[in-house]
Amino acid sequence: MELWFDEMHTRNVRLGFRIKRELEHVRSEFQDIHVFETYDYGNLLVIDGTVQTTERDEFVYHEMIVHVPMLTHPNPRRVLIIGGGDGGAAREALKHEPEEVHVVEIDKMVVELSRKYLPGIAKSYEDSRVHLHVGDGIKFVEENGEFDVIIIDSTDPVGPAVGLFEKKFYENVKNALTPKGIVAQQSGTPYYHPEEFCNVKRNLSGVFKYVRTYLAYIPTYPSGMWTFSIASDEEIKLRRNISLRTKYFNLNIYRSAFALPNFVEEYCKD
Ligand code: AG3
Repeated sequence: MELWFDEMHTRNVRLGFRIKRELEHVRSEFQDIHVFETYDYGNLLVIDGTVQTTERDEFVYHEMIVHVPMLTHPNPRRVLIIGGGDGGAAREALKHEPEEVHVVEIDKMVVELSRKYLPGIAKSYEDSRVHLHVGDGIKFVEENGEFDVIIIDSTDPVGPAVGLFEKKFYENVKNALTPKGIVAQQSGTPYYHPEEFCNVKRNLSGVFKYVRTYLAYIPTYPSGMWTFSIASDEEIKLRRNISLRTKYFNLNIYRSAFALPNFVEEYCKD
């Protein structure tokens, strides 16, 4: 018998992975987590029925959520990652030789399962500059500060992540940043959920002077077309050029990722 895991992208559209086996299924304090061994995408982490990351295409998401804000900042020394318990964003942040990378993950099971089943992603935890805090990112930004770059690597805006898309949270993010600080956040697919990135854009615009949306192509996420939002009180532009070992990101991608198709541009026009 064939085994499949499907994520419902809409009520009528789904993406299926043929799987070799279910490696783990746990109900944590916060969410329902599966790890599957797939045929074509390596190990797959699923939270509340939604694909979070696969060994085969995780590089796109992690490189794009990190290198765009990190190269927009002139000298990122202290980095905060909210969510990102798999360690992938931290792994990419380390390529910039920062002093400290703090990961604030609400669900310790995400960290444990990633260490066990996604070692190539979670290896960042072995680096002494990476500090893991198991706790609520919303509270963390109220109590900590002086970060150069804050990366919000969350699940979709349902369940424990809802508060990470609200204006009040962005105000605290701003307070937790240095004056030239930069925030970047995953903001969903414009194809099925335009309201999501528009909402992020609107809320960030209420707090930061400059807000931009950029895109990446992620095969295993709904529609494959994914948005990230970046905001700062300084203009969003490339400020550094370092040589990075990457599989997706390069300087042409930095420039082209901000080019939006008309239907995306038009969604959020007020
Ligand atoms: N976090 C963003 C996942 C969003 C995917 N949504 C979905 N499949 N419906 C990814 C975590 C990787 N560090």
